[in-house]
Amino acid sequence: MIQLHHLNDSRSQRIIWMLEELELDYDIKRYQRDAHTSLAPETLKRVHPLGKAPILIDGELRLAESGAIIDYLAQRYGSSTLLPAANTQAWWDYVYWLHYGEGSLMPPLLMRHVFDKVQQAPMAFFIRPLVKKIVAGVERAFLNQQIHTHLNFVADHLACHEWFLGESFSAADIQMSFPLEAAMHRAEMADSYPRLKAYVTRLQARPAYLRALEKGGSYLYGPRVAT
Ligand SMILES: N[C@@H](CCC(=O)N[C@@H](CS)C(=O)NCC(=O)O)C(=O)O
Repeated sequence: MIQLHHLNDSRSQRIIWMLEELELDYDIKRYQRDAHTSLAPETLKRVHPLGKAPILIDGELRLAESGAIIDYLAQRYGSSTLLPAANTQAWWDYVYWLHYGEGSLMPPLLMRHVFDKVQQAPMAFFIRPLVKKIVAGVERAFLNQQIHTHLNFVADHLACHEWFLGESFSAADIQMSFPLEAAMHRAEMADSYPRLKAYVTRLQARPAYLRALEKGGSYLYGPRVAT
């Protein structure tokens, strides 16, 4: 049976979702982030030397990298539902978004996340103002603009496409979900990008997504519960 090594609040949530979309049988091995560092436990390194989630095992195959896993599952089990025909324009669009999600969109979002953590980290009180100043400087000079360039680009694409490949939901939407959920988790970004927020809400309403939420356990970037 397929085995997914899953870390809470992580990219592996979208693999559970993918498995649910494909209605496959699978088993989840769960790992919990360290409460202080947010890192995965060392035991995950026994499954793959980098010790990062997701990792998928299917028979003899052991695969890390969510893009590779999504592509594997789509090609092996979902070619008639989650993939366009090979070598068409839609296929190359799929390849593009599969790489874009982790290769281009995630890095500035991750940088912002790391800066948030740096500012919250314990430090001598007289150092904190300096750290805040440096972070604010980098955000102003570089990061904010990078993030907005990417989010505007994606929002423009979704202005004329219901899903990333057009009219049909595909594996590209599953890959793109994590960076967009992480971005929309920040209230100021959700307010600035209503189209992206609406897209994420659309994803989060899919029955397979909701089943994956139940199976995966707590997920920080899941649908906001109205208070
Ligand atoms: N590009 C990789 C990134 C893998 C990755 O960094 N996973 C994070 C979870 S979102 C992780 O395992 N972090 C825990 C750690 O680094 O210890 C992918 O898409 O699978």
